Amino acid sequence: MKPLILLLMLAGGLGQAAPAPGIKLNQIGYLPESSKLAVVPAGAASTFEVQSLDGRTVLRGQLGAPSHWEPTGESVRVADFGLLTRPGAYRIKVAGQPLSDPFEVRPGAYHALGVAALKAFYMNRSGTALRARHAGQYARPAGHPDDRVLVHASAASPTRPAGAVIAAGKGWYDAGDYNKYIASSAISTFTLLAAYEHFPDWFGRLDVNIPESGDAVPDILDEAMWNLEWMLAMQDPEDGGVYHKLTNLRFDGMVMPHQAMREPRYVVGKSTSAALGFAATMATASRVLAGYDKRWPGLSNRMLAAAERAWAWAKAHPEVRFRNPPDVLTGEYGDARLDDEFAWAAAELYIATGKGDYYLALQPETVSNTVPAWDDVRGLAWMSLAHHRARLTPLADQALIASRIDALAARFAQAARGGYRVSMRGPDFVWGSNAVMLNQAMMLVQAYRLNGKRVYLAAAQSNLDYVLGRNPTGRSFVTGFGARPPMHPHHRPSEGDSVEAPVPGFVVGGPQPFQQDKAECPPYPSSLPALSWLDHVCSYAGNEVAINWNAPLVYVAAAISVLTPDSESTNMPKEPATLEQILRQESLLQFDSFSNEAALEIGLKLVDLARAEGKGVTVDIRRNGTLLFAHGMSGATADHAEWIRRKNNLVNRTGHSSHYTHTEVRAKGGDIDAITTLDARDYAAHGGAFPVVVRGTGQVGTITVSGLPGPEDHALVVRALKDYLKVDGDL
Ligand SMILES: [Ca+2]
Ligand SMILES: [Ca+2]
Repeated sequence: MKPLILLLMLAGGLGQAAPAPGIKLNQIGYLPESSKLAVVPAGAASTFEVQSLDGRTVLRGQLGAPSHWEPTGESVRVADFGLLTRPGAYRIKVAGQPLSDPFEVRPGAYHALGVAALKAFYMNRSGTALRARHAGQYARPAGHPDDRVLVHASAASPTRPAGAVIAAGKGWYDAGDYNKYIASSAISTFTLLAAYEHFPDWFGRLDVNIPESGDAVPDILDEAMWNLEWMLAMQDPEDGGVYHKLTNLRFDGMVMPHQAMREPRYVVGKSTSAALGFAATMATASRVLAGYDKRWPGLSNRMLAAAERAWAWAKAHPEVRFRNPPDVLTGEYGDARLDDEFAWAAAELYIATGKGDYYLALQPETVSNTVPAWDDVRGLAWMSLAHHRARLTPLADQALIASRIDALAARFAQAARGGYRVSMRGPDFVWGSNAVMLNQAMMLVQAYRLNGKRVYLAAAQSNLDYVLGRNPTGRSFVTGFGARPPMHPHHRPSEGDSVEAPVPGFVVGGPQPFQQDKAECPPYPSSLPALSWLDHVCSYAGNEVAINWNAPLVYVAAAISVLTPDSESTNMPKEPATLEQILRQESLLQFDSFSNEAALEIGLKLVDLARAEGKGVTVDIRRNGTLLFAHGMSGATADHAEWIRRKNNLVNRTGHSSHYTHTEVRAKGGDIDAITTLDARDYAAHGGAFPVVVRGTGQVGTITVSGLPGPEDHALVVRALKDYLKVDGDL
């Protein structure tokens, strides 16, 4: 694939001044089994061809009917080339149009994107030099150690009066500037932590080449930790309140970080929104990092305590809305509505602690589901509740969680049926529109993970395609990726260095019609929502970068990579090898009700399946401890019952299948037969026991097979449940 990469780089240089291509597509390409669409201006042509780079036609197809797209007023037709699954490099040909940009079809198509999008956080680290071995040509001296930060008058307290000096080092620069804000940090850090929670195997293997690469911790968690350490320092130890931001009094010039250190730095104000964003993020981190106590002893517990203190501060100060003091001119991140922050923090604290008071504080029936943004975080609450639903206490309204997730995705999927086939409509093109696109994709992914409806995965892919080039500008919006990437982002390190290409892996804000920066910029090419964009460093309103825009890019690149079926394995029954596959099984193989008759039918199905393969197993099905079905086939032995008892205990304790715990322990390098927190006499971390989860109720029982190696026991249960519950698709 080397020659294509070279070609892409050449095209990137040339594409700068070139007009928008007629045929718009994802310029970095597709996984073999993904949906694949290109958008073509509606004209005389009604057919398209896919060609290999040497000009051979490999696929012919009909263009879809002309469709009007309101955000640009264009009439376009779609080329659907999903049938093209063979790895290779291609272009699309439509009569009357120049050949399309080249693109690839290959496994791992978004691996490099995922690495770069996460690496971008490293590139924006405050308080450390970036060395050439990690940052290549973007190496730079350290900026902003923030080891002597002043307490601004707006943040003063009896123990920390105005002018007091504190240390609050590390953290990421927020965006194109050198300041640090809790609001955008919270959603960004959370999104990275959630990406790891949802796709632990993919991130477990992802080597980002940062200073912490090669240690025992996945790089995404190391990177998140860089910012979590800063966030912890933003909590006032005296009262538990959280400073709203750490900034200069005004923005720096377009210089490198180490050249922007003359101005004093302040922690400014405390706010309810900062306390709640902090609480939600720390509760999440305490959960995710609980398995890394060896690396960070006691940290998980400290984070949970910090989260609960911040929550208590917010409850005591529920209406402190941040406004910039008159002498502070940096980003305000003010937030008029705080109900969403309360809901998100309550949800994360409920999941982390299991305390019913937090669930009651959440008032879930009053909380809608919306696309996440730094100032609207209610969607994150639903995302976390859905992911953790198998281990929530009976208080949780499971049906409500599922319906909130599905209803939002259904709306997006409906919107994605016309024009450019993306879920955004004209009014969605606000500041940071590309992040709206990616966050909508992230919420579509939540629904796909919940109910397996392929239309949601396809719609998420479609939004990613938009960001990577299938949009009216014909530009990739990610630096360093695609034939026509942004070259002049509003990003001080990219502009202030001597390297022509900007720091790679950043998604820029994207088109939006309000042009708040037009006084400082050359004329925009258009005022239409999806065409109002300039690739110019002046354009903070459309071409800046930001951590909270990159985080959903990291998430979506991983999600599409993990969830798109694998062409090599779709036709083979496969052992569930990864945690995310098992989580997917657990989320799809749930019941609306679980009767004695269901147990009988499933039990007999299991016996039939085992018999067909010439295997002898013992089957055990229980509801609330009551035995509903048991059978020992010929070949069953006395120790099967003992295995079943211990595997069932594990499922009843964790809420997960025993194979999940098995895989989780193995992934962390642990010994499955000597788990320190479990007595091996009563718990067995071997596959074969599966939770019976009734939607709206929670776990009510177990379905267990014993007699084969654990992964095979587990696979047998999954096959029987898939068949009984009529769940289609790749599990
Ligand atoms: Ca690491
Ligand atoms: Ca809010």
